[in-house]
Amino acid sequence: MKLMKTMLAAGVAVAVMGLAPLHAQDYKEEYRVSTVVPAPFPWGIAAERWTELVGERTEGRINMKVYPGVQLVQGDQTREFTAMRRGIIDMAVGSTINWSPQVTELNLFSLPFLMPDYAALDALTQGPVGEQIFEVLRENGVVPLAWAENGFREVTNSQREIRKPADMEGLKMRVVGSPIFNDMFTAMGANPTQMSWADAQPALTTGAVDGQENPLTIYSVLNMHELGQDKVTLWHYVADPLIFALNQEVWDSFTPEDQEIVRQAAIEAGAHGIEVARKGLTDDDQTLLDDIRDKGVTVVTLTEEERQAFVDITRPVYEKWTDMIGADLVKMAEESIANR
Ligand code: X2X
Repeated sequence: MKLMKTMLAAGVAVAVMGLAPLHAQDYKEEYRVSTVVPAPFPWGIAAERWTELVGERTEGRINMKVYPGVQLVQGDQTREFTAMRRGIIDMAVGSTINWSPQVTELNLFSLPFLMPDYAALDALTQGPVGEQIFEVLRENGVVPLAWAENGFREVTNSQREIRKPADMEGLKMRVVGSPIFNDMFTAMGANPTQMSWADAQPALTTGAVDGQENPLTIYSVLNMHELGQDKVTLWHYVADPLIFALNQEVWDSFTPEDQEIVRQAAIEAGAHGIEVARKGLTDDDQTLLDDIRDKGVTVVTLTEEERQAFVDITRPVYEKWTDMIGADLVKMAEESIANR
């Protein structure tokens, strides 16, 4: 009888625990954070900083680990968002480009020549546009927390200096797997081929493609000049911010205190990531550009007139994608930039 009472009491205890809200002891042993590139790319540095800050501040309750190379989705960066929504990935620091096939509004940052400078990019991410984008992400079932930065994407190639659309004629360009990039390079007369980042690197090495577009931090960490990419044109046509986000159920499983730690850590890691992403690429610090020139690379800066020729030739793409993204959101973005 006594034994039975004990067993019953234990059973009740187990049942009560099952109903109780989740506590730290129910946390996973590890939370997997997806990125495309690892440290020392600024993107990887931002993700690492996030995991470190959360680990310290939760005293190890929340143990995050970065999985670069989008290895959790077999290297297919365009599947990262869906995998996070479904919980195959717990968390990610992802590019707006890579999530744009699922979240059309994210193509805003890929509208050609929308953002002329860093202040314009900040006016979007830190203003009402950023708020609205986060709202759209929440509606799509993930929890966005903060922004970081891949950067302004400059065009490089192995064949010739690019100063005008005619110079793009026939160039085989690797572009990311997001349709607006295909549209832009087709409009400019190039021959774009969509490829994941995993496939892009061997394609550049073997010369299967003539050129590519990526932030100069990616270019320099990868030593792309050694892959024949020794002609760079600074055209600032688009920039991709990065977003720190989590799967909704993972977020809901954290206590409010831990949610606050995770959010605050993402904000701080994002600020650090943006600083690293811009280092040597600002008006008062051009050291990264100098390093690139020192390697024998031709760095072309466009005149206002030359830039305008690219703006004009891509204008139909801008208009087509404005309709898809939503004219109101694009208008809000244009106003935020004008008032920056
Ligand atoms: O694939 C690319 O070009 C990269 C690394 O910049 C992105 O993931 C958008």
